[in-house]
Amino acid sequence: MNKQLSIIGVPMDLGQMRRGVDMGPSAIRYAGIVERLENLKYTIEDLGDIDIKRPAQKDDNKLDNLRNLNEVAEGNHRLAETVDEVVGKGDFPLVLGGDHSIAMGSLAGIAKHYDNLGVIWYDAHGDLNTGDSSPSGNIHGMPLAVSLGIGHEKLTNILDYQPKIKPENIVIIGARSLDEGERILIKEKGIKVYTMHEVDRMGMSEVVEETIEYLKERTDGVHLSLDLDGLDPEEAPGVGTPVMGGLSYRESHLAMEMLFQSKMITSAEFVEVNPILDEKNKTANMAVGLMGSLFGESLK
Ligand code: 4U7
Ligand code: MN
Ligand code: MN
Ligand code: MN
Repeated sequence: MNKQLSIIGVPMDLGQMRRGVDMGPSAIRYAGIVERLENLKYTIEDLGDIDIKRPAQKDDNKLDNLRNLNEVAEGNHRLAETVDEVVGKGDFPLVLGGDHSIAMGSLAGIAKHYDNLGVIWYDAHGDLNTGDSSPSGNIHGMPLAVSLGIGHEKLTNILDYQPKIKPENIVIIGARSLDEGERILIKEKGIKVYTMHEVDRMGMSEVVEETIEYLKERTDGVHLSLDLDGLDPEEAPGVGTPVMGGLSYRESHLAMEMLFQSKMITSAEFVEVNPILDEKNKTANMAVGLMGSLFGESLK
């Protein structure tokens, strides 16, 4: 694994309606991410937080069913430029959210450095909506579609190229809440999805093994986009859109260890940590525990 890490915080909460997720990066830093990774002999540069502009009006500047479109697009543009630089100088970008709309910026900055970037989308949701299909108008439910080049031009064209990724290079793990339009897109594009049904039937070990096999054949780098709501809300309560029946910490921990062993992860983001909705920073601690495993902590 690349031993040079750049940490980028993104205090973004404009991609959804619940306040507090903008404090996610602070909560994760407070839970000790830098020390944890330094102990694993990584060289860490914490680049601080991306500047996110507050919208002039509160929640109701909804254009084309895209809440806070301009602010979300601008914030992601700044994130994309920073991530682009980090990857350009050979560092591993570790992005801390913030709501999941920031995956648009991360992927914009990363994907231009690869011919076939793979993406593991660890999430209760597909995040494959557009303004037309979205039941909420919240952009955090759209970043995977946007990265496929589907959605509003202001979002799909960040850093002036699109699409960022190809549907056959995506694996979704942990899905249990998919909207109608998202299901259609998954079928149409042939996106690989392990819903909770498959995780329960196959076991996480098999799911991750297959994922690694699948991505190894077709990609030249893999971005892990981990939404903490992929985990069960009993264990990770500090998220804005909890869905019951989720992945356990144990399963997730195993998944991270296997991904470390695969040596295939080239960038990562941990998103949707909301300390206001959390219990004693449990969810941020969980995120840090998972990052520890992803970067090689183990008992042997
Ligand atoms: B997250 C939802 F309708 N699909 O689009 C939507 F269920 O980044 C939820 O995964 C999106 O947390 C959740 O609003 C976005 C809803
Ligand atoms: Mn989610
Ligand atoms: Mn998500
Ligand atoms: Mn969520």
